[in-house]
Amino acid sequence: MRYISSKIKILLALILFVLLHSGCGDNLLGAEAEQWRFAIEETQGSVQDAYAQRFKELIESRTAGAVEVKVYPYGTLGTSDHVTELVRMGTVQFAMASPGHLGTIIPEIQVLLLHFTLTDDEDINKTALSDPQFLAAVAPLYEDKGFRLLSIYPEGWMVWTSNRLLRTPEDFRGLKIRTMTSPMLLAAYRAYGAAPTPLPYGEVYSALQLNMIDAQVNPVFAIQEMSFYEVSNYMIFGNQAPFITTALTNQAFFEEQSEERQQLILEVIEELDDYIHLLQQDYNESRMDIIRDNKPDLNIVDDLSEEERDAFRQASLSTRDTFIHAVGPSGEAILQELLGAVERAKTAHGIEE
Ligand code: 6CS
Repeated sequence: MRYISSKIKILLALILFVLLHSGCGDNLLGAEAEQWRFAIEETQGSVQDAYAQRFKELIESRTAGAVEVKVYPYGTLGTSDHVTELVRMGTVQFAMASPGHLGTIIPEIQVLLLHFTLTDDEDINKTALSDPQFLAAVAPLYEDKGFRLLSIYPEGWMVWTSNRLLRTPEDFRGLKIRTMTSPMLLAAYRAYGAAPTPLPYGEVYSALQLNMIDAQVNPVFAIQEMSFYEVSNYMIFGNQAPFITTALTNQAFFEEQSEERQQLILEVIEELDDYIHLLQQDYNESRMDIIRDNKPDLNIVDDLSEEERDAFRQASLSTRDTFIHAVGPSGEAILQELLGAVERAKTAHGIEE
């Protein structure tokens, strides 16, 4: 906990107190159920919420109620950074930890924030992110910090919402764009000439409304449920990168579980892989319809040509060097692993170079 301030320590202690006094439920046999806490970085009705709710359903039914999973939506336990710390302390057993916020703890995971490293095909990207060799390379980075990595999955394309039109990297010049807190996101947007501003998720709407920032970037479902489109003039699809998150658990907690329970957790997580992929596609499509209905005068720009996207691709390449320079040899190794996973995924989907 070297890097957390005393203010954050006090907040975490308060959260711990509330959690320890929130009690356990009884199962069907009247015995006290063991409680597992699952904190997500998004609100109720989000992709992460659907994931955690399904996890809860499967775990509770397969343990016949011996385990009760309590899901904590965004805000109930603080910001993403607070939640990650609570998992590290073992107070919360499971959480989503997005690379967009995890970069100061696991610098290498920021490889998943680089633009144009994956393909334009969501199915290929999903395969690449669950590539066993890539996961095996990433897992020890989590273990070093007291976590066990369970899954890496995409939640849909990152879409820019802005008070001005963005079709070229030049359009980003001086743009105050909100990013998540990982340093590599700042580098990614500085490469386009923007002035990125890291902020917690819960502060984005008011920052847009008060013109403290000009733009933000998130998948469609999040833009709808956080109402970012209400305070934006444009919604621009560059398909530069998907939003990717990681599901994790506390390593010591996992090791303390019986062999059978460990298998159960891994089996449920595996089942969730396909479930969440289809669900995020559905959420992102259907929420776009809601946005269109609610704000017919929103300018939706989804026709960037390959040439226009290529200008972003070229401008983004220097961020790979920034990443390697900042993270070092382990960063370079993980970037190679990711690029290898993408190539294997393309081959698996029948794409030849
Ligand atoms: O922008 C953010 O901070 C958040 N966006 C999403 C879609 N999920 C969690 C993350 O913290």
